[in-house]
Amino acid sequence: MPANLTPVYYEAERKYKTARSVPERVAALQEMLAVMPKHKGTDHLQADLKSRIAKLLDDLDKPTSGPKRTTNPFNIRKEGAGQIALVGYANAGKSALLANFTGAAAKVASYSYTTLVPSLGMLPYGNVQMQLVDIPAIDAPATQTSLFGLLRNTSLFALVVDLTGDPVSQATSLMAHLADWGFELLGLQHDQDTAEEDQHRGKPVVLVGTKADIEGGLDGYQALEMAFESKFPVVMTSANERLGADDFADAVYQLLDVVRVYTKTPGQAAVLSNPLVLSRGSTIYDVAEDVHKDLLKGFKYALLWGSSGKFDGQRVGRDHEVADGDVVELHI
Ligand SMILES: Nc1nc2c(ncn2[C@@H]2O[C@H](COP(=O)(O)OP(=O)(O)OP(=O)(O)O)[C@@H](O)[C@H]2O)c(=O)[nH]1
Ligand SMILES: [Mg+2]
Repeated sequence: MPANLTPVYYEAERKYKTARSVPERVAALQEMLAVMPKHKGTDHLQADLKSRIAKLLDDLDKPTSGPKRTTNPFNIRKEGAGQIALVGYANAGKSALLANFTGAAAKVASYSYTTLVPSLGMLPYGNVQMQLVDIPAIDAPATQTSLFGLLRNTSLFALVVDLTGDPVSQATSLMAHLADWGFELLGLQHDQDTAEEDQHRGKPVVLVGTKADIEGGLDGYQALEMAFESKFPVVMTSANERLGADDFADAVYQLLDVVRVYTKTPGQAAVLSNPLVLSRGSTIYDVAEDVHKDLLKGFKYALLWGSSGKFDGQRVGRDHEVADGDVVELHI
């Protein structure tokens, strides 16, 4: 049976052939797969495209090889309520922001491409923490492929732009760059299904303007807000004057779309300082799994206090969906 490939497919294939980086290659292959006609005659081609994508992605997640077998610094385990990558061009102020918001050590300098490997910090928000990751500039030539791997696995993009250097153009080209890499930037009113469909590609976005303390920064912020506020949260910050950390944390936490659940032991009060953080829509089953995988085997029922229950101490099964602030007592 002939494949009957369409012009749209050939256009995607042309993009693949001219792609200069791994992320662009992956994005083009994914597009070829998405637009190709799917029938018996294309089974072989579909399988071939899938295996080429898998091969490229597989290489990304491998630890860097070398005599010392060091682990890949771009492979970062998520901690806290979510992982937020500070995405931007050189000198935007990403490292200064990480250092100022979290106290983590990060090299800040006025020359381009200062940051060569990611550094991490934890940003407190109420009784949870969020993981901030400062990364090399998105156009730094040496790290494109590793960075793509990191961005695929992160929870959220904070697009960092310098308010004193035409922030609207910076944000627009950043967005175009990320779209070229196959990412779908999810705005304030995004369809929940898109978000869940492929968490490697669909990413919630917050726009962060930096250097508000410099003259012209305020005008830059107003322009940025005007251009993007209907689509994404826009936050004004200054690392030098410690401005915007709370607004940033607020915006990010809302976008992470998580719930906090507290567990308790029978006869004891719940520990309210240390919640489990789960994505919205999680069930008692997910709570048990998060506490310990072994709990799933002997699970009998749970007692529940909180807004997802009908009354305090309600007995619920594993499929019960939990809400923010719920207290759960697991019975095994
Ligand atoms: N006045 C002022 N200067 C800032 C602020 N944030 C960063 N800078 C300056 O801007 C320059 C670049 O800051 P970095 O934090 O190194 O920028 P970066 O985005 O990490 O840059 P790369 O690592 O090269 O990608 C440095 O000279 C900083 O001192 C700020 O809020 N106010
Ligand atoms: Mg930096």
